[in-house]
Amino acid sequence: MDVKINLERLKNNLMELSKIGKDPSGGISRPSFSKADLEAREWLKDKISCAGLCASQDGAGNIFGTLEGKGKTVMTGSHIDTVINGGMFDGTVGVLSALECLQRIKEEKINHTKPLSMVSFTDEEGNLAGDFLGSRAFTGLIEREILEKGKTQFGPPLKTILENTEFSIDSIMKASEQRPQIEAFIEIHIEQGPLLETEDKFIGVVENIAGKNLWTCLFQGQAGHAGTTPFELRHDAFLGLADFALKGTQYVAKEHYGSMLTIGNAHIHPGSFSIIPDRVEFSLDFRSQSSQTLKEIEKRVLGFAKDISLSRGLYFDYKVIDKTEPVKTSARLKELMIKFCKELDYSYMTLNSGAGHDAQILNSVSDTGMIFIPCEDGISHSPQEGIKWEDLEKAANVLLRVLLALSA
Ligand code: HGY
Ligand code: MN
Ligand code: MN
Repeated sequence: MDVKINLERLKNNLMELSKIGKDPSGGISRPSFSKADLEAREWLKDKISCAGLCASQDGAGNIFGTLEGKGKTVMTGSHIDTVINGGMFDGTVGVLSALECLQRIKEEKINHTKPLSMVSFTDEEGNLAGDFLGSRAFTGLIEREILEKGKTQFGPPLKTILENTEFSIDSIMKASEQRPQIEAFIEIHIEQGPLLETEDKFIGVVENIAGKNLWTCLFQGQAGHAGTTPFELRHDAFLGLADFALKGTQYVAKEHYGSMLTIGNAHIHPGSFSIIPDRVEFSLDFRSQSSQTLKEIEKRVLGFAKDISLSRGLYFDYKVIDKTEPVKTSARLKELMIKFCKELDYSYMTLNSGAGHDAQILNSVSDTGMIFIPCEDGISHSPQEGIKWEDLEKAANVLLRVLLALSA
């Protein structure tokens, strides 16, 4: 059956959703459980019900829309939470394409045997307690200690943030009890890089998804007067960080080009121009397609921290916030995606994902696959994030066929 998605409706849904959480700096700020996110959740649940799907959510606030069936569930989706001042397509194209595909299957009364479910996972972006809170809770890969002790990006602990919601740490820990058996999970996502656009391909069939280590780190030194303390007597925590950042990035760029190391946020204490910083707390995010490389980077950066501490008279400590392993996607799902790209005559290429995705967490409980959409100028996590509507249409049409093939 040559069923196609309704691009106008999908486009309108994306435009409507992008109005929720508008940031004064021009992007979208819709972190999970923020006021904007709570509004977006209600908007999505309403869209799911209007589409004639059975709307539900689990103890972690993961939102589902299902077409009933028999056997293991074929699932597709992504996330609607955003980074601060992010773009309008990261995550949302996956959730709303999934909704659109199931709505078309319902409208056309297309027969399917297995249940079909679309999902929007909570806190993919890691604003609350490490990345992928929703999909980790769904798969049971979540630790109570991280939920109870983890520092959210906003300061208040998760427990306090949850007080404005119907969820709790207990309900999050129980979410996996509600998980059905999954036949396969497929996620449409923007590439968030330049490859598809450079190679002029409409569709990306993802082979591997990078693993990541996310730490919060600390250099502790000694405050002092900026005008009277000779350099040789200083224990300047900021210089410790600067030294560490340069050594770490130069090492990864030189020895493991293609893997990444990023220090995305840093807090200098006390933060006055006339006081030598006595303390810096900072994030450390390093990623690779290889587990072995992640281990080597971990060893080397801890070595740098030790040498810097010794030479500058500082104290270093760190805490692992979350670790995700690199993941290979399912050959079976890749073959299906490529089969339909060929049938629809859509140019495609296989590629790896440097960004993390819920699909890599779902990989612990089911076959997973990802379909990438080209990203204008490769920009993402920015208000400048852009796509071509016809590329989204092609990806959603491939997804529709993959879902029908898997649920037949
Ligand atoms: O950080 C990531 O790769 C994803 O956007 N959470
Ligand atoms: Mn994303
Ligand atoms: Mn993202």
